[in-house]
Amino acid sequence: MQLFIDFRDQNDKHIVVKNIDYNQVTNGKFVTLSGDGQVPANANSAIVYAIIRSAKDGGSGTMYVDDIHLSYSVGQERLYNGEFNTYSNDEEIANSWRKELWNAVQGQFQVQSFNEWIVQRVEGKGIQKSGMVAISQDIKVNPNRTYELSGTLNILMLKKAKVQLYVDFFDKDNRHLEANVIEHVKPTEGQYITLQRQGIIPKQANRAIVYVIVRATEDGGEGSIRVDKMSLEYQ
Ligand SMILES: [Ca+2]
Repeated sequence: MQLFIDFRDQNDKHIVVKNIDYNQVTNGKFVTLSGDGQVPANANSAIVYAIIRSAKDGGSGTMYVDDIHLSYSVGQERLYNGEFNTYSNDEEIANSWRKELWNAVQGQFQVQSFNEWIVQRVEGKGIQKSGMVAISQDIKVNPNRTYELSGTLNILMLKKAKVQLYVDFFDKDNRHLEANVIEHVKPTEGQYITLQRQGIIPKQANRAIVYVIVRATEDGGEGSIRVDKMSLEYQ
């Protein structure tokens, strides 16, 4: 399959394409394909495709596609929709964020209005020790830069569990390099708190996954949180 962008000038003449290819089946899982580049100076429009492209005569394929976006890197904001204010289709998960369940019986996700804020609710039950119910997003990163990870949380309930803001860094070959974790172990009694920490992007890092996690500390963990204002910003 290909994600494919066809840039065109103001006369609708083709300028250049950029494509990202993937040629394996994903065995029931979703994969995120991402790439970055510069919009050509004379580009006026672009057509974005998700393509099943035949490699030989008689090719066939089936895929499910969700959440395609083309976003500009502007200023310091590196996470897309860190405010959780945009969502589509259902109200389960804000755009660009992904649901994650590892060793957990039940995860519930909902985008909610709360005190005039639109926030992401994450709730997990029956989580095995070290398992999690979480949301995540892939981002590109620039090596060696100092960054600050932060998020605003209303922790409603925790039982045998804690909350983590978590960043996993990977190199261009998808090898794991290191993680940066901020933890909070208690409910916030109806208040929002902001968790933040600085770090340095590892020197070989090319990509990161940012998570907001309800993590079980013992079998049978559960927790319920509201999340808003997630950001990873360069300092
Ligand atoms: Ca919000």
